Amino acid sequence: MREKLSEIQAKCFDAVKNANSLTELYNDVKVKFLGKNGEMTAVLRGMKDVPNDKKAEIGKLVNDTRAAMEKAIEEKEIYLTKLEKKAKLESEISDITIPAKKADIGSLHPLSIIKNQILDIFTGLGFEVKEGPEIETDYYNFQALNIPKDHPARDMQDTFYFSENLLLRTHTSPCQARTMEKQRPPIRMVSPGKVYRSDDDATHSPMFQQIEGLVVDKNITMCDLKGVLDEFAKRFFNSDTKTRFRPSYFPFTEPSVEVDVSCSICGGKGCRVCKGTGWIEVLGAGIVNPAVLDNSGIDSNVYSGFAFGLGVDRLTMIKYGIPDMRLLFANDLRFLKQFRNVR
Ligand code: FA5
Repeated sequence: MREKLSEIQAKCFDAVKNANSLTELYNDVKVKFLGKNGEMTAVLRGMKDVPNDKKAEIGKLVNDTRAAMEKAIEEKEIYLTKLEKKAKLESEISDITIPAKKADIGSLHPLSIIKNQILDIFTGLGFEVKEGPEIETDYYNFQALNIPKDHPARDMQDTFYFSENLLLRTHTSPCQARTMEKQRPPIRMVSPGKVYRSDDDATHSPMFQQIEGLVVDKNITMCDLKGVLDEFAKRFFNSDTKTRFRPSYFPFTEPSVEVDVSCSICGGKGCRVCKGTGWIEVLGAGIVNPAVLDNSGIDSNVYSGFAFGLGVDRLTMIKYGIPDMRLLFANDLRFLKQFRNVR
């Protein structure tokens, strides 16, 4: 028994020495020598065959051997734990001098930048901001604005219908009628929003944004319209900008005008953007047709007004020299990132 124990102990010490990892130490040493089916358990089972007078001496020897093996395993376990921890730390080392990954910061879309600039100018001139629905009734989109059913002016604004009576609004002008129905003069409002038409080319989009303007009060004349729009153009482009009013036709204004601004790119000399004319058309406007005031319950014998509707997409193209409107909707980051620092 004595030889057997010292042989097991020697084998165990050898195995402890050769164990290179905690897993090896556990599987190849601890389980093999001290486990339930290990070599020391077999020895303990043999104790019953030891003569009674030797039992105390051999029992002590078995316990001492087991304790010596446990100690050796424990010491190696502490050593290997430290070693493995160090190796893990070294493998996970992070280089704090590597430049940090930059978070991509988003920015406002150019159309939002321009819409905000326009609204800032008009609120600065005392206008309130109002909003209306994008799905409109035939009444507000056309009839309230003096465009009865089958009127040829409907062709200029062909759109997308949900039913005979419901459509995607073709302009922000329905907000004129909606506002006048709810509010008594004096009225001074601007109304931004998306509008829809069956258009699609480099300068016409099926969905675009307009900003409507409406002023109703006593003694409103063309001079007021001219003054406000001239001031707007100077604030929006620059103080040298000139405006030009050309006669036009809208069923809801009488007289009606198209307003051009002197080209901010060439200063009026003529360039590619203004097609050599020195002028760029930016909006439609006019004196509110008395029929529209009366339709909305405002006495046209007492009050008069002016209205205008400008295209946000068109103004964005002009201000930033964008050659094709479709760029505004392509969501190409190379294009959009150019507006990162613009306010
Ligand atoms: C109108 O929509 C009138 N409601 C404007 C108005 C309001 C006149 C109040 C009088 C009084 P017009 O169809 O011209 O008018 O459109 C106004 C502006 O919207 C145009 O000058 C142009 O800048 C822009 N626009 C028109 N169609 C498109 C389109 N398909 N894509 C982008 N912009 C457009």
